[in-house]
Amino acid sequence: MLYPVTNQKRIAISLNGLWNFDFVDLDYDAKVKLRKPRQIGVPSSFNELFTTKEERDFVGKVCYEKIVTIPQNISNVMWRLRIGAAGNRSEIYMDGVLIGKHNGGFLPIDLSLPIQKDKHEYRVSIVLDTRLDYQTLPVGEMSDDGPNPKQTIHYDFSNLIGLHRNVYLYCVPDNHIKDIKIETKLHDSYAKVQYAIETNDEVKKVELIDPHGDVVGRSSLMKGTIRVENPSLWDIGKGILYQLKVETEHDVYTESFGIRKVEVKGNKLLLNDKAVYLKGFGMHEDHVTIGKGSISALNIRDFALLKWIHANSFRTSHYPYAEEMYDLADQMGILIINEMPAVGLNFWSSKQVFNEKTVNKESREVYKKQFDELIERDKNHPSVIMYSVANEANTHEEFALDYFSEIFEHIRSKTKLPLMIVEWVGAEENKVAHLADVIGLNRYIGWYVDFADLSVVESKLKNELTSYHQKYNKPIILTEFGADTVMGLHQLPSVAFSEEFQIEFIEAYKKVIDKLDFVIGEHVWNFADFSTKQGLTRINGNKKGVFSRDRQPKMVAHWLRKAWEK
Ligand code: BDP
Repeated sequence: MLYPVTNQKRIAISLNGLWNFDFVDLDYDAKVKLRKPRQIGVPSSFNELFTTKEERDFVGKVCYEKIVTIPQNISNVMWRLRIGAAGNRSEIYMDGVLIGKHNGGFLPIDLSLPIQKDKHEYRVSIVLDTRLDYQTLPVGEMSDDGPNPKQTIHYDFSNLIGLHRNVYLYCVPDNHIKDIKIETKLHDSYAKVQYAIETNDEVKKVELIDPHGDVVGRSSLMKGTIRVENPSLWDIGKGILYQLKVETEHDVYTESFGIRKVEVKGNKLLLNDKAVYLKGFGMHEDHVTIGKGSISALNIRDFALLKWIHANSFRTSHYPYAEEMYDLADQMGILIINEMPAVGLNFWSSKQVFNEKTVNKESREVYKKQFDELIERDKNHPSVIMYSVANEANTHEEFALDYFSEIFEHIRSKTKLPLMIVEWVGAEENKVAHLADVIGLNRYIGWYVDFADLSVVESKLKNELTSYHQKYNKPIILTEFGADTVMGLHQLPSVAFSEEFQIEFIEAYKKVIDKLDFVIGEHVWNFADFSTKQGLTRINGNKKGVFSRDRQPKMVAHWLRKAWEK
């Protein structure tokens, strides 16, 4: 899947901006246009824009509608619609005719449009279904015992819905390049760049362009290997990118990539044969007013803060992020652990998650399809160094192993990158962790257990980490640790929720992990405060951010900056 671009053979027209919008019935089929629509901004979540609770908390379907004009006098092309993400399930209509359906809110939809001769204006309707169930990712539960559908979610971020990412109308030549897959292999003084082009056209020229813009390799085959002598390697803080320029008879496309090698060996994560230690965060796509909308200026701010604080990595907790985040990470040399939207696989009760009636075979097929879409989208990003298969699933359940064995097998058939699973259950009862290359642990000692007591962190955390290591003998990343902190709340001596306590909390954890050489990374929870469903422990959202929701530093940010500078 190639990102829409404008070049000498292709045109990409942004459809971002104002759209018509309304809340619609569950059987809405877009045959007639919206009667009294209001305007909405794309990209954004609808939940944060309006003023009533009913609008914010709406469960059901919403419709985005826009009149789209196809430019005239461009012949022998195919027009397509590219929606960066549309959750949780979506239906796409053109003049009321269904042209596509999708399950999943965090990966792109790319459709060819049935354009008629001499007709230039079309009404595009994108109907989004906010509901989550056992056959979606994230997993949620629906109950329909009242007059309105009721949604239960068991995970900790708001179910924000909308056209969150860029929407494009674009065209490609009828005979065009469909995909380019690039893999690099590192040898002593050279690298092998293997590529495969998917096309219904004839390949004329393939050029490998180095970071200075010089052509350093050529071919004219659909599939091949190009050797690069003394390559400049993509690395932490060094977003060194090469390009593969492909020309076919009718089309041209340039894809960026980096030359780097990722491997897990013993208890180490190796990048270009050197051990790396991950410093950074679990993040969220979450901003004031635009919710889960992805906007360049705000993305740039996040990367500026990552750089300022000396982070070298982040996990896309708990779902794949907008493509631009990966482009920026490629350019800045930031490592990404790319997480599947497999969250909510835990009901925090005795009710079984992995079961024929709940998360079952059908759910597993949904997972596999979404992984295929993820790898198709992200395969050429050098910043992606690992995939995270799930967050805090009930991996101690009887049928969890069955579910995850097939998932791991499927993922391994599509990528050679290391796989991680993020765990909350203890080492002893875990039935799945042996399948992963790296184990992620989320721990909240001194917060959800032993609240406000940091004296127990040292022994308990050490114990938990060591027991996982002893049982599985795999490298461990502390993927989550943190304390809710109200910005501006200061107290001496510290109390929970104060900025002083947040520093003491992080410091206590760091003291333990700094001494354990099988711990290969620390990701503080969370990069920034974020929106969650309402709850007794949530004062307008989760406040474990090192930065506030509007991206200003709490005191701990300055502390971490010093600690991570080393
Ligand atoms: C962990 C979850 C994360 C939550 C965090 C918390 O993985 O999504 O936001 O706890 O409670 O269990 O802050």
